[in-house]
Amino acid sequence: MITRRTFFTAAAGLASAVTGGRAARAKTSTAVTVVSTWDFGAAANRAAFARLVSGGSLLDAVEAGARVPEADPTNHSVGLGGYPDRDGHVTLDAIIMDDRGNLGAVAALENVIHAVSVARKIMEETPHTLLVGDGAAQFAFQHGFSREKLLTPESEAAWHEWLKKSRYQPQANIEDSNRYLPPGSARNHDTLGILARNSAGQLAGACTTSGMAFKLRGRVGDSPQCGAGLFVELGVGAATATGVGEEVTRIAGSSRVIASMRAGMSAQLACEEAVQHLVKTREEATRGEQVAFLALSTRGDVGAFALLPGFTYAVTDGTGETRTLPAAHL
Ligand code: SD4
Repeated sequence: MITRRTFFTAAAGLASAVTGGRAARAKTSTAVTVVSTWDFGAAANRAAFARLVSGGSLLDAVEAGARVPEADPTNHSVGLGGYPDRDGHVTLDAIIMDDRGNLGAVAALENVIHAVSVARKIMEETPHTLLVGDGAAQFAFQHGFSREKLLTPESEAAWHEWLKKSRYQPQANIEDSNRYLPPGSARNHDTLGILARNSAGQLAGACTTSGMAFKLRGRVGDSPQCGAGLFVELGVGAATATGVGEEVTRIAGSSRVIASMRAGMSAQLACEEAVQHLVKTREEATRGEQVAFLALSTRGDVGAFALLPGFTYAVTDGTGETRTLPAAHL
């Protein structure tokens, strides 16, 4: 069992680097245990860390972390209260994975708040890796998940507002650069990707989202796709993505980050390389769009890089201290 004490003791001996931008590449004294996307990831990190120190597994930890924004009705980009698709249906995408290839994912799931837990059930109870739509909901209800209405009055009002113009312009990360926006504010609109490691360097990750606001019905982004929104590899690291899912998917983004790390790049350089590659490939198409990657190596070093300013991430070290940092960007 992992206790707070053994966590700290083991973590302190491992090398770690927390990177908060090009100018802030500093070594820290305690190894990173949990990282996640955006400011609202801090609460998820705390839940994940608490699960780890109370003896939970890495999968337990990332699931517990992902459940935090899923249950928050003021967060309009994940779970309950997520903005709906253009027809008014809130549909969720989620994935969970560890470095032993245990993997479950769910896409276009309706009427269930905790998509990440459905993904985990799929991992544990079926021979499959991904269930979608009605079949996924049927599976969830059969496994005891309760049927909930996810469209809150606030999200419904935002949808009605959007319907006045019905302009379909996928826009992720519409934060103003470097300005803190409280979780759930109208402009705070993003996915939770969370990565955890233990003192032995083992890893797990999860990613959960309601996807692009007012998306086409049936649209699935990068988040539930293994290798796009999340990838975890034994002995190398874990990576997750946020931003315009179509762009992340085109370059198998998280898988690309891990490939670079496998080849010897730091987590930071690997995130930068993925963004650079995307821009090189799709310079015009990605103009004004946000895409960001977050990575955690098996040694506990962290990388984060975004196409545009505004991407933040939360880092929790072996003592349980959590900080949010602005990521470097192009
Ligand atoms: C998606 N990548 O569904 C998600 C959305 C997101 O910042 O991360 N927005 O495309």
